[in-house]
Amino acid sequence: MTLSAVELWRGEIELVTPFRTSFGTEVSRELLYVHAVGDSHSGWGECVAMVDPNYSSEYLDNCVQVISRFLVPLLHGDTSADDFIFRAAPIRGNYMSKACVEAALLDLRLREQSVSLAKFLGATKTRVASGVSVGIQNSLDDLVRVVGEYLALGYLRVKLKIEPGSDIELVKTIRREFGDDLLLQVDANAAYTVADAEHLKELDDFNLLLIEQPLPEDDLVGHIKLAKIINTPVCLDESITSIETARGALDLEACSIINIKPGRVGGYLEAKKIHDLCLSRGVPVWCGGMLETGIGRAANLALAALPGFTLPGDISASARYFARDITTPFVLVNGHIVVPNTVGIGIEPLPEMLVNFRKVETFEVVSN
Ligand code: SMG
Ligand code: MG
Repeated sequence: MTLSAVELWRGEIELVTPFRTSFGTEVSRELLYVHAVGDSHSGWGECVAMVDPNYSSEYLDNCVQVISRFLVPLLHGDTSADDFIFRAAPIRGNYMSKACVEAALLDLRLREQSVSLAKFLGATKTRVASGVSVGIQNSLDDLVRVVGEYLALGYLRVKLKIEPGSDIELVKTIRREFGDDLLLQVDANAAYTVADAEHLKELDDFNLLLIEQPLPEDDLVGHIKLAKIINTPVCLDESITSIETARGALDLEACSIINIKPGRVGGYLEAKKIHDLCLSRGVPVWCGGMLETGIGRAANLALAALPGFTLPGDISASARYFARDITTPFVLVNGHIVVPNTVGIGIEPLPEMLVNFRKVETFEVVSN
């Protein structure tokens, strides 16, 4: 087992279509990868933070700082992913930075052992049902057209981004156009307050799978109150940053479904713990997305192949995001995406894509 250097790579890939949420519009994906280099193998991890601290308090430039100053110094030649997470525990927050380093280390270590991430995590599926997250559109006509295009491609579930002033009408329109059988859910990205509870209750008429993160991430009490008022199941995204927050939210009935994003909870090891907890309690989970390229998508597919992931996730095909992905593209086959099953995350950046990226840091790692 060796780890001799850690490289940080940055770049940017334009999105095929702007993605608007209640907190802003993304037109391209700025990227940060950790490359863990060993003697005979190497591993890649993708940081899911965005350029601006709007989804959560983390943002890419800060992740570069945190990884460089605080996380890389914890690594030695023989450090395992478990060791790393243990040593990183005194560093508060910074989940996305930790998750990215952990992912690269896991990929390296599993390649050294010739084991796939899917097998390591306990995957039971060879393909994963794929949903699509649809941004806020300029008009209802545009929304109907965009949803229709995704359904024609075979996506098995639709998530509509909502915000105050752009919510009930969207859901009513999509239900009317595409019928009651469509698996449909909404995501507010924390745009409401508990004072909106009676308004959000109007969503109860549309048989939604769930409403995701209606209130601010730290308003657990608000979610508890809201969940008592509305019948649509409340699912938490931004609020869940660890197994402890997951357990607390479930115990207090702030939510009945959890969106698991490894980047948001500090890595795949923590994500698996949350999955295991939810599986033991019969709480459905699904894998969220952060507009990842193929590196992050591959690892998310491995996680989403675990048995508790009973709802389709936000893991869409590469073409939903990018004209050219950094890896060979992930494609939709009958509404599913195949889980990589070779070694590690099972994929790596294409050299012809990497030439457009910049290696911004190289750190030598001491042997032990
Ligand atoms: O990767 O398909 C994807 C995006 C899914 O909607 C998505 N993500 O809150 O769940 C969420 C958002 C966070 C990213 S918005 C830029
Ligand atoms: Mg969300």
